[in-house]
Amino acid sequence: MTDDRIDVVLPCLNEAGALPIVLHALPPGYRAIVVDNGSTDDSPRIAERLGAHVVHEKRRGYGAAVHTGLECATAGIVCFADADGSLDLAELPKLVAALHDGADLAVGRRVPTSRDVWPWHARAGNLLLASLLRRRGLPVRDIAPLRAVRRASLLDLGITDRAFGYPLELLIKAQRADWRVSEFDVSYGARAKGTKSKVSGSVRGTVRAVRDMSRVLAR
Ligand SMILES: Nc1nc2c(ncn2[C@@H]2O[C@H](COP(=O)(O)OP(=O)(O)OP(=O)(O)O)[C@@H](O)[C@H]2O)c(=O)[nH]1
Ligand SMILES: [Mg+2]
Repeated sequence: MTDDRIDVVLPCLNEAGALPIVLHALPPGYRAIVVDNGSTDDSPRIAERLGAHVVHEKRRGYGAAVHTGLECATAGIVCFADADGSLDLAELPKLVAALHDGADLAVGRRVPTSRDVWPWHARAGNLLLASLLRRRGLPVRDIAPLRAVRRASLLDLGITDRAFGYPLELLIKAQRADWRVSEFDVSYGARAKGTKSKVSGSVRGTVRAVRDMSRVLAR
């Protein structure tokens, strides 16, 4: 383990068009671990060429990809972000700073950079889930895809969802474990040109995300 390096896990399903933008924004001292989740485009080769550590996860699903990335990480602090260009990795150091200031988990609250980047149904679903979490005592306003956490603590939390319920299960378990959670505004832009929306941009994707998250809530 290296003490000062930070690992950044990037789940990736056909994000060839986004990876150059995403990886170029990586701050110094942050190492990208791109978890390729069965891409049929050039994602793994592009990621490798840009200096990322690439691992492969055959089981489909966001949770499967991020969990494998966590297992492959070796840094004490691990960050997570989407690989579609919608988030800016240059914003990660403020989340990491919160961990140094005593937080157990730092998350991003997505603030859309324009009205059309976040479809109303996805946004409404997120707001509803976040309000349920606040009622349980967790001060969050988003179910964020951008987060920083200590590797060992996250492994101890024992998240089992391997699909789109993963981010919600993480927050629920963090609250049960009495974690100190800090949330920061982060900008949320359009996914990179030439890449395809898989979740919020399609009815099928939205239905899958709602199904996975409801399963987590029902536990
Ligand atoms: N949809 C999907 N994304 C995956 C999967 N495995 C890894 N990912 C990656 O997980 C990240 C989040 O997925 P996105 O498709 O961007 O999900 P989203 O941001 O909720 O919705 P859209 O950007 O509107 O599609 C991206 O970097 C994907 O490439 C998977 O099995 N399904
Ligand atoms: Mg996205």
